[in-house]
Amino acid sequence: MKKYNVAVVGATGAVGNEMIRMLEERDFPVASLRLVASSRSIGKKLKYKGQAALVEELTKDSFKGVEIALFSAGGAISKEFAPVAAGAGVFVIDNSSAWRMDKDVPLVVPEVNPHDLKKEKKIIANPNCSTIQLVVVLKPIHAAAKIKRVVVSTYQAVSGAGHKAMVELAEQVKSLAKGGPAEYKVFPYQIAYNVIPQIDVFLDNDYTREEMKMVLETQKIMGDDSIQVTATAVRVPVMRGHSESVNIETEKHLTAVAAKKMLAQAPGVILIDDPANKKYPLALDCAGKIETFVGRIRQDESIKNGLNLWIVSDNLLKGAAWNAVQIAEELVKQKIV
Ligand code: NAP
Ligand code: 3JN
Repeated sequence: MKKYNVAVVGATGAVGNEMIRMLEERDFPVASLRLVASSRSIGKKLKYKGQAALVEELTKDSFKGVEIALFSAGGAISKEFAPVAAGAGVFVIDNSSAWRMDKDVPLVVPEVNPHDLKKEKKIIANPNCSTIQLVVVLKPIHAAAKIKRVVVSTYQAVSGAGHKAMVELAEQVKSLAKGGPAEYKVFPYQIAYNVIPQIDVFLDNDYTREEMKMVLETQKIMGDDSIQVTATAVRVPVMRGHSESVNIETEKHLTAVAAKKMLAQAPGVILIDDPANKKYPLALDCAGKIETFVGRIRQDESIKNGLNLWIVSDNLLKGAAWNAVQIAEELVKQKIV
């Protein structure tokens, strides 16, 4: 089997770390692995398959000999360096929002639109974490009953905001337990024992950027601009695992029983739905897993054709690192790389 020279840009970050772990766990055919971050990380060592690997500083020469580069160092870095890598023939799988809405860049969730990957499209965008877990569940419902409208409210873990955000929550909990203050820098308010209805910045329409990402990215991935989406994105004091409450209105009638049966078979989805025994997806249980979990599926009794459901997935895995490595696997499977 052919092996590939791979680079991880942003290797020292919350997502980058998981990318390395995913490449390892999936036994991706890696010939060589280049770990890249900022000048702050020069000389740092990370582990890959039990071996210490030195972190290098990102420069325009970082992509020599590389065939696949996984980027997770933020939008500004992606804007500058993804074209450099792509120009050198590298397939770039980019985790930032920098390229997602570019009409020439495929925005891919392998369970939904693997056919959007093409040999000539060297930059491939990984969607926002909240969008990924949503579309994995929407896809089979759309195929069966045509979705008209989706109303989604998210309950997003702090790890979505990076390594420093996880430290902030842990430090606040520790300090408050000792009667100390809850200091904050990453979030706009104390996150410990709180719920913050703001993720990313506010736009002119009073939605946040995170909310509008979900609207636009969902339509692009599903390949259907007629699907109406409205979102409220909320930060909760959970370390890992985004949860979503989702209301779906369809054109055709779909019973909750039929939806459960269908989702139990859907690729990448695990159904946990047994209310009598208090079984439903929980962030704590889904952390560390690559699948998308769905439960609490029930008829929306306020409209003719509607469903309510609850979706949970590990935001650092399916929401970021696993979806990126899964795209790399898909490039190999489709003989694109
Ligand atoms: P993080 O924990 O703060 O890590 C940031 C990473 O970027 C670190 O490796 C950092 O290296 C590197 N970096 C920063 N400035 C750099 C520079 N000038 N040159 C090279 N590397 C640089 O953040 P994260 O949570 O891993 O997220 C990273 C990015 O991934 C986000 O900004 C976002 O664009 C994307 N992301 C996407 C999703 C999604 O929904 N798909 C979710 C989370 C994040 P140093 O350690 O050397 O500073
Ligand atoms: O906050 C979350 O739960 C998800 C955050 C994602 C994120 C964080 C910083 C920058 C993104 C993203 O992927 O949309 C970005 C970005 O815009 O690249």
